[in-house]
Amino acid sequence: MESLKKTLKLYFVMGSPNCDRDPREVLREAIAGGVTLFQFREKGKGALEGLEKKQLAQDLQQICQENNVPFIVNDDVDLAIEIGADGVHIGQEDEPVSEVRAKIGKLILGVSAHDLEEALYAIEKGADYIGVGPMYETKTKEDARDVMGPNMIKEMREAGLVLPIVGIGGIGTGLIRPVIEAGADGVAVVSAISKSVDSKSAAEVLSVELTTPDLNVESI
Ligand code: FQP
Ligand code: MG
Repeated sequence: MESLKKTLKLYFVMGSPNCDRDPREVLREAIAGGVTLFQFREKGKGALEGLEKKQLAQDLQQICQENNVPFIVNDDVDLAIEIGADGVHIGQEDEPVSEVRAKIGKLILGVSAHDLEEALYAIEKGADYIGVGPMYETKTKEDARDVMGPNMIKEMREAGLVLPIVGIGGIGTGLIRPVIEAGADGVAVVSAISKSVDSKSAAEVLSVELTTPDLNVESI
């Protein structure tokens, strides 16, 4: 669990609809900039399907393998199994957690949760980590729920939840510390890295913010 918490620090989520250029190039840069985990989320307008989707998944998986970054597949459990991914991320509208756990065995299983009840249920059914969001306003996800803010993570921690948690939704430069201070082990970002013309620098800036301890009290 402690090693998964470290791996979740800077979680890059992306698919071709999130990029203005070759996703392979974007991923290579992002990893060079310090991304610690990658989720292939081929979703939204213009998303690839079938063999094209599988080909892109395998290309991105290979880039991850070359750099020792675990490769997670969003939603598509069968694809994850077929290509030998390191894990799967599912939400409340996807296949039931227990079924997915049964299918994927020991692979990493991430589950989206919007409140304490959903989080506790996902854990009971076999989740390895919880994705909580949206932290902030986002345009990436068409069916995103209302913004909940970092406080939801704080509530989950106060209720005694110890499983790894990652915050997601509208997170970019200057918005990371409140999520970490609320108790998240890491942040998941899409556009902040994928839409940047220099995804390496974008990831580096986010990494620095993640590793910079509180600047508010001690340093004054
Ligand atoms: N958290 C994470 C991460 N990744 C995600 N993809 C989601 C939450 C959202 O099924 P879901 O999952 O609610 O929506 P979608 O399938 O459209 O992404 F783990 F990265 F924090
Ligand atoms: Mg989903």
